[in-house]
Amino acid sequence: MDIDMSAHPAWLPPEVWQPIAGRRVRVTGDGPLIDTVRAELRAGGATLVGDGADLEFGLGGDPALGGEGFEIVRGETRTVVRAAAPHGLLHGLFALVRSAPDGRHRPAVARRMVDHWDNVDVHPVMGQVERGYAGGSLFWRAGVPRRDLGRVAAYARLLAACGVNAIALNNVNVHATEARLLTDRLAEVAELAAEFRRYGIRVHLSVSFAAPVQHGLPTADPLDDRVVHWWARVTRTVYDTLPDFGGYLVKADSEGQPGPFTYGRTHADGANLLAGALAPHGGVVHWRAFVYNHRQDWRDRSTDRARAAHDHFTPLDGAFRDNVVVQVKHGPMDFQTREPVAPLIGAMPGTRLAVELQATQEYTGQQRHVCYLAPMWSSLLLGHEGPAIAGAADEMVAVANVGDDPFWTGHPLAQANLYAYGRLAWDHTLDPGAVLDEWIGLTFPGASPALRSTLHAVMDGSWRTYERYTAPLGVGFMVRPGHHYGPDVDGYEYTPWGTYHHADRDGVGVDRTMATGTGMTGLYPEPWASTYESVADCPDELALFFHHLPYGHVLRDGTTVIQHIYDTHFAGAAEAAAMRGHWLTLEAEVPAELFGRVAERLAEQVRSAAEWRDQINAYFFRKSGVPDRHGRPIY
Ligand code: BDP
Repeated sequence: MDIDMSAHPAWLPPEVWQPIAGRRVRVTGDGPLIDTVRAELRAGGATLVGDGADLEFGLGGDPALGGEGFEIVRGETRTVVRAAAPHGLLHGLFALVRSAPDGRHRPAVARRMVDHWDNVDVHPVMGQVERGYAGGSLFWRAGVPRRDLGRVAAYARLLAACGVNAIALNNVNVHATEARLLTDRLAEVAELAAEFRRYGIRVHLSVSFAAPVQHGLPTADPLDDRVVHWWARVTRTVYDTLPDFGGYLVKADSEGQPGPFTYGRTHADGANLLAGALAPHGGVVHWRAFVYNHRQDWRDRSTDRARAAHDHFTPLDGAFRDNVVVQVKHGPMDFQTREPVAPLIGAMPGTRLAVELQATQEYTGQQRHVCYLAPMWSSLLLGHEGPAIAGAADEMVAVANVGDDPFWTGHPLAQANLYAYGRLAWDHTLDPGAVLDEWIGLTFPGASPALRSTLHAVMDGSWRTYERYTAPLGVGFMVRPGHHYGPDVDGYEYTPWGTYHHADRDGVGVDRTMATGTGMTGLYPEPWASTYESVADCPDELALFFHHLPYGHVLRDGTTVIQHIYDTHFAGAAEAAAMRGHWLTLEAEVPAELFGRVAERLAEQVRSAAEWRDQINAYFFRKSGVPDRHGRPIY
């Protein structure tokens, strides 16, 4: 196996391998992952030796390190990396390259997955990659496999370097062509799986609940024997080709996808059907909890989409087979810039739970805006504003943000989101600012202190900046319908999607209290139920998520709701302009193409931020009639 380190710009360019280059390394053990370790070491400039090594990789580490953990011990003359299994050595290698400290390292959760929303065919509305902002799919182009396996190998390597160990290849919205990946197009999956396998990454597929019907059965009823046998047979064939296949990912009864409700069955019936087919082969089914009524009557204020996943799934706790993983989006709505943690997380103690994040920036600037998401993820993981995800999640998942773009992620700085996802999934307690510095170091080796600190300054606070010029106080969905880019305050207000802000002349926000609203606050454990229920205690950032408040209401930070909207929107747009100014100082420090790409995107960000500022401020000024205390121009 040969590794081409220079093929694609990304983090981990050749210079990063300095801790390895020139060293005499002894690797003991056999097997495909150990071969990868050896190949990586050679590519990184090490000499593999039998003895006289100053760096050693070997098995025989403490079994408590598990399948992926490792230990680094740096002695006076020799560094030793030990693991209990080959996968641990691969992680240990990447850890050494990023100069991880001595000691024992183990992942917080066993599966750390990325989900691709790649279509095989180009979808007329969604394109090749649904919500993809980084070019086309790495795997397919216009219905046929791309077979750019060198690129796939480079991607597998990047994912492994982030700590990722599972991937779902295709969109959760499974169209007819993707459905065939499971059957007569399985060879395409096998070809990709071979590349990922070398880096310890298991391949999963999104499947349609209606697959049996698409293949000629009259029903997909989970309790019908013909359906049970169909899934068992198809799954057996998959494992004949791919003995290490990870399993199925399913979006059922959600936004038009088929599911068990069609047959009067529950989501446990549906998930258990697939789990039963996968169990003999050691596979799992990721069953998404993103189930809500997308045809609701917007006039009916008692129906609350934010309750839906909780209300559908908590009654089923304990009813799922062991190899079902219920996959929950981190928030109760849909990957908005700010949401509380989903109340379902932590509410199903008898069920395996995966928490899904969105690395692709659907609602956070679509990889045209700099928006480093790790501070948001970290705060959700650690429970800064609600129950902590850490401890409640058995697995972590992120919707991928990569494509065939030369920089992988469209916006070169969006690579940091994928990297940070992998690192936080491995260790929930990492500081997002430190992870950012790690990524900067791995991507711009030899960077001057000015480059490092400027990049840090541009990126570290970028999510809060984005929040300031877009979504005030926990209000979401003020975006243009369909593609979700740019402001449209009422774009979703009178639609069936369940995504409202309820602004009127007196106030704004959704009353989700137990006292007078949808009762959603009551779905949280204490102390959070009371914290959110109380206007006085609710964190400002979530004030309008949980409450409908008058414009003159004074927030915890001492400003009124309306003044907060004005202030943050002026500040956010000014911060975006300042980010651009910082970046422009770096022209001499980064490669011209990268400099140009980021500069072009920042120019768009500055334009877009001003558009957001002007539209949001004008909208709320016209609704409320309250002038800006500082007399700034609002139209
Ligand atoms: C929404 C996206 C849509 C996805 C859906 C999902 O707009 O494209 O299919 O989530 O997660 O955010 O299934």
